[in-house]
Amino acid sequence: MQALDELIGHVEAAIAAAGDERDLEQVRVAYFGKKGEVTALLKGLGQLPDDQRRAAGQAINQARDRLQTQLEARRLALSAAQLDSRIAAETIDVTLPGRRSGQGGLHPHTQTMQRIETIFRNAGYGVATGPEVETEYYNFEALNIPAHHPARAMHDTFYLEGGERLLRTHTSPVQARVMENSEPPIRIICPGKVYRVDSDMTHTPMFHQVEGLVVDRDISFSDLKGTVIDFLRVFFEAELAVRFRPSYFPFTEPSAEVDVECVHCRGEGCRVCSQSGWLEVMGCGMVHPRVLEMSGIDAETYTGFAFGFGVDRLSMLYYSVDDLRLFYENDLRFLAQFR
Ligand code: 2NL
Repeated sequence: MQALDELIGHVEAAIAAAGDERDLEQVRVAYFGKKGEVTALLKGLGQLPDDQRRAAGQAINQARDRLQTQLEARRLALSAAQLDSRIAAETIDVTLPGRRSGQGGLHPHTQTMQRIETIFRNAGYGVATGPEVETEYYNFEALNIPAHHPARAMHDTFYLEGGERLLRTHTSPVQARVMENSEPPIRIICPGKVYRVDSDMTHTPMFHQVEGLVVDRDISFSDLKGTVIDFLRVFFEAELAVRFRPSYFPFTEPSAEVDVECVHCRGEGCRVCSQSGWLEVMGCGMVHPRVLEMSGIDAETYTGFAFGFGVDRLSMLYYSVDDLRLFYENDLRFLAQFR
C-alpha cells in the first residue's frame, strides 16, 4: 500500500509535468503500458496472500482509473492549449489592405483600332484581315500600280530575300483578295499592320492602317462623303467640319484627301494644325474600274468607294499626344495613362 501511494505521487507529478501531448504519451506508456509500473503492480497481485489480494486489487484498480481520468483530462487541456497557441500564431489581420498585382491594359492604338472596328460593325461592315507578307501582284498590280510606276518608289517597300515577296505597304491587298473571292454587295474594313521604309520624327517603319471598301450597284461619291463624315464625327465625338480636296491615287478615280476641322483648336489655328485650322486625316475615292475588273467584278454593273487612313495618327489626335515615338517606347508611365 505504501508503494502504491508513492507510485500515485510519481504518476500525478509526471502528468502535471508533461508539457505537451507527446510527453504525456510517454507518461502513459511508462505507467499504464504493457511494461508499465501500474501494470506491473496489478501483475504482482498474484503473489499476495489471499486475505490481502482483494483489498489491494481494489485499491490499485481505483488508483489506476483515477490516474487515467487525470491523464485524459490533462491530454484534453494540453490539446486545447496547443490549438489556442497555434490560432494565436496564425492570426491574420483581415483589415490590412490587400497586395494588388499590377494590372496591364490594351495599347492605346489597339483601343483606337477596336473603337474604329466597333463604329463600322455598327454600320453593317464586316472586318477582313490578311497576310502581312504579300506578293507584288496583290500589293501593287491588282491595285493598278504597275511596275516602274512612281507610286511604287513612293511606297518605300521592304522586300524580302529573293525579291519575290514584300511586307505590305497598305491593307489594300486584303480588299483585293476579298473582291476576288466574293460577290457584291461588299462592305468591309481591313485593319492591320503595314510597313514602309520611312523612319523619322513623324514616321515609324511599321504603322497601323484601316482601309474600307464598299462595292454594290449605284454606289456614288455622295455615299463615300456621307460615310466618311459620319465616321469622323462619331470617332472624334464632335460635330467637326470635314472637307474633301481633289487628289490622286492609282486605285481610285476620282480621288480625294479628307481634312477634318482641327480637334485641338476647333479651326482657330494652332501648333497641332500648323495654324491652318485643318488636319489631313485620310484618303479616299471611287474604286478605279480597272481595279474592279482585275478582281473579277463587272465595272459596268457595280461601282464602289474606298478609303484609307493611319490609325496611329488618329490615335494621337484623339488622345492629344504630340509625339508619335511615345507610342512605341513602352514606357509604362506613358502607357499606364491609357488603362
Ligand atoms: C491613304 C489613302 C486609300 C484606298 C486607300 C483602296 C483599296 C482598294 C481599291 C481602291 Cl482594294 N482603293 N484603298 C483608296 C483610297 C485611299 O488610302 O492615305 N491611306 C493612308
